[in-house]
Amino acid sequence: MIQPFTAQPIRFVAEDGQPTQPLPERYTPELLRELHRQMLQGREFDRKLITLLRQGRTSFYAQASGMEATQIGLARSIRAGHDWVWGYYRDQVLALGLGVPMFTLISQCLGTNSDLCRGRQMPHHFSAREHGFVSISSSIASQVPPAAGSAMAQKYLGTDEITVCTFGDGATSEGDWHAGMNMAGANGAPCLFVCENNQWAISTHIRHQTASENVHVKARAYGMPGFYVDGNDIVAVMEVCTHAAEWVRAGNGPALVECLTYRVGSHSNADSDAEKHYRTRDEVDEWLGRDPISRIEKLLEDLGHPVSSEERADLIAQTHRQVDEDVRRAEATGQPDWRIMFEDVYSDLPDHLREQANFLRAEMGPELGQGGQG
Ligand SMILES: Cc1ncc(C[n+]2csc(CCOP(=O)(O)OP(=O)(O)O)c2C)c(N)n1
Ligand SMILES: [Mg+2]
Repeated sequence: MIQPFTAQPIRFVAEDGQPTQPLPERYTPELLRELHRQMLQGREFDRKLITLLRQGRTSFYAQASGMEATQIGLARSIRAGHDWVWGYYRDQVLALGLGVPMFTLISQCLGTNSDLCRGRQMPHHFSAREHGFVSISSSIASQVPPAAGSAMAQKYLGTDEITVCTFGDGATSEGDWHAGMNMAGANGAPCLFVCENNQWAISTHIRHQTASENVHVKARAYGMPGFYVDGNDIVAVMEVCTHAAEWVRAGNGPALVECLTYRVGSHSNADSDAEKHYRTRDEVDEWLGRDPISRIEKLLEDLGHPVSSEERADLIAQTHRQVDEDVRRAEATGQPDWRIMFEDVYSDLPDHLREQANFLRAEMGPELGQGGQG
């Protein structure tokens, strides 16, 4: 039985791959291999996108490396395309886990015509309507109050959908976070809050973010259960998130899950040399030793269903091929025309925008400035 407010993170598989308690029946070798495949795919997606960044084909990216068990575990615990997800910028592996095509994410990063926002969002701030994945906002914790609101709407409409709202440890000291948590608690809104506690908010360690012992204890103040889970143990994440999501879905109100994990890479491309400036190499090495993908590989080996090195290499090559193909397809759709900045908001362009469009057209010169409304 999964309990809230445990002193230690809930765990099913230790760092050496040994189960710490019997695994529930659903964790067949087939399922564990599928989870391994999804996590490895997420990691390799990150690696390829960092290459695109270095090639100057996109300008912003934030890796989720090391956090794959948290994000895939959560994706597997909710109803993809049915529940609403208000995520944050580091949630690309969660999005992939929910079935968002790589092509959608890549198009957004490249800002091509195949991007749903056609380059009008900061790179790596995607959305996927048919997967219930709401557009990401850069402002930390700004997704929390509207997530509480969407959960309230679900409650009043009497649907069996729930809202899932993810955020980092850094978000928990923002006013928006407290306002959203309070509103969800006070209204019994069906919202599953998931803190992806990777222990750092750029260069600020969680110890400087809060005087609380950890994040999940804060749930008490808002009248909801707070679960604490080893975020690098995918079985534990799935067990806790499934339990919490179903509890929320049953009409009990919101819940908070804190997944204790670590980002092994830099915060984003705006943060290089993290180990030089604010954390030690030893700390990173210690967490590399708790890698979620190695952990499931050790478990599968012990269960007698190892992932062979050929299978692993194949999975990696397959992901790389898929990214290359999607980049080629996205780039083939071309860059959006300048006129799109005046489109998609008003059916009739107001005078002041018409004036600006005309001004820009004149600035662009005869060749680039033809056509368009205005
Ligand atoms: C309101 C606000 N303040 C500051 C920033 C700058 N900023 C961008 S990411 C970040 C750290 C967030 O850390 P956390 O919530 O732990 O998520 P993580 O990046 O670790 O996944 C900060 C401070 C911002 N985007 N929005
Ligand atoms: Mg963080």
